[in-house]
Amino acid sequence: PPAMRPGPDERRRLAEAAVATLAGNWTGAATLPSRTQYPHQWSWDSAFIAIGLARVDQDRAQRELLGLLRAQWDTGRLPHIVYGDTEDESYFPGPGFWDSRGVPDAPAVRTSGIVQPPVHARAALTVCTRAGDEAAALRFLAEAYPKLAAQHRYLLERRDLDGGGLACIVHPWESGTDNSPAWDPFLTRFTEARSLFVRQDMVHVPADERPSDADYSAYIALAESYRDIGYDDLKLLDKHGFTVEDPLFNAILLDGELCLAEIARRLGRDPGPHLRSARAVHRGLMERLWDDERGTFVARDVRTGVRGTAATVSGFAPLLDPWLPADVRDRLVGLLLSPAFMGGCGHPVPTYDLREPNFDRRRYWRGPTWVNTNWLLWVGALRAGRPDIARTISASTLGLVGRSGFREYFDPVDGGGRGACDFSWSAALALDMLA
Ligand code: 2M8
Repeated sequence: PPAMRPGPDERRRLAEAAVATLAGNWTGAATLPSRTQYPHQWSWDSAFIAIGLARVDQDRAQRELLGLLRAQWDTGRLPHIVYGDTEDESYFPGPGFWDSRGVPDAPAVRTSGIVQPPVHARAALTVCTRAGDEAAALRFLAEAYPKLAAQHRYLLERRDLDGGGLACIVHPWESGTDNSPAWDPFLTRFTEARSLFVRQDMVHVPADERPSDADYSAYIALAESYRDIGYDDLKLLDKHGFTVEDPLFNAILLDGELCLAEIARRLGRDPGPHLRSARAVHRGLMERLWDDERGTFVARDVRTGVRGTAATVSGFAPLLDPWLPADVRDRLVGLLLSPAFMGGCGHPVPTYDLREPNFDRRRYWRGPTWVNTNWLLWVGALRAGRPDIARTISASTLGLVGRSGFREYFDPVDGGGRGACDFSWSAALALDMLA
């Protein structure tokens, strides 16, 4: 039976628990994804967190985003981790690995050298829209806008390696869906990292809920490769072995450009350039990533033009695209509702096709249900004119956190909590879905 939206008492209980979880992970300057597993500030986590905080604490929502944006590199690159001043060395790789201070365009604060999906413009617009104090909200937007625009410019110019309209990712960590089966075909050449390293991610979370050792070797090898070319994107096609176009990353980029257009409008600026960029991403998505045979969007290697075949949750993210042709939208919705995804398990939306032999209900981005991808599909379903699907997704997500707590991810079959506990974006986005 479809999940029921929780009643008023349960909603109140969940909202209080979510606020307490976010308060527990607040450092005074930023919200950690999880105190034990991820003890620094993460880029797209902070965007999701700000979206939830916007409902309960405007000031903190704004500080979360502005603090992250202060770690931006001169080129516009917004790093995926901001280490700040903390001496906490329990997370690998730490700031010494990336050596951002050795790069001329990096800021004084220590950061990683890669990026994550640009949900920040959507977060900034959401924060502004929910602000009680309109003048303060416009001041916030005026401060954030040039930085967000530079972040997008970096992605649209430096990461579009052949003018096809899409931004590529240079590391699976940049996708946010680290060990998704979507990356498997593009990682076969990376078996060995150059340096010896010790994984520190399995102290609080069981090994079978995390990426494999082979995945980690590839992650470190690729991060070393990008670091050693000085994070120079002009060298990517010649010297770097992973340049992939991801439908989730690019759908978020498109949505972000539309949000920047709206922000520009509110600030009395010209929205035109953002609307044109959004159109270009739309064309890139349709020409390059739509797989007409499978009826979904898939990943693609920029260098070879070869497309992956895995149907993952990321393929549904283009539902955020308002210009999706009706037949494409209908086929996508059909697959989403089919036994491969929402129709095949009690606790949707699984990150990977349930019928695939290597579907893994416990392992991170290879099967489990996540609150942030559910939130994105919730927004996407509303945009695609399917409030019924949006309602099912939000009711089911609130059911999961109600029953298993604000865990990092969930078993789509039995709804059990997996990964880190007291996970910030699960709390923040539940708050948003509760409202
Ligand atoms: C996960 O990724 C980090 C690397 O960035 C890790 O596994 O150590 C992903 O789920 C990513 O999307 C998320 O931003 C990060 C922090 O929550 O954890």
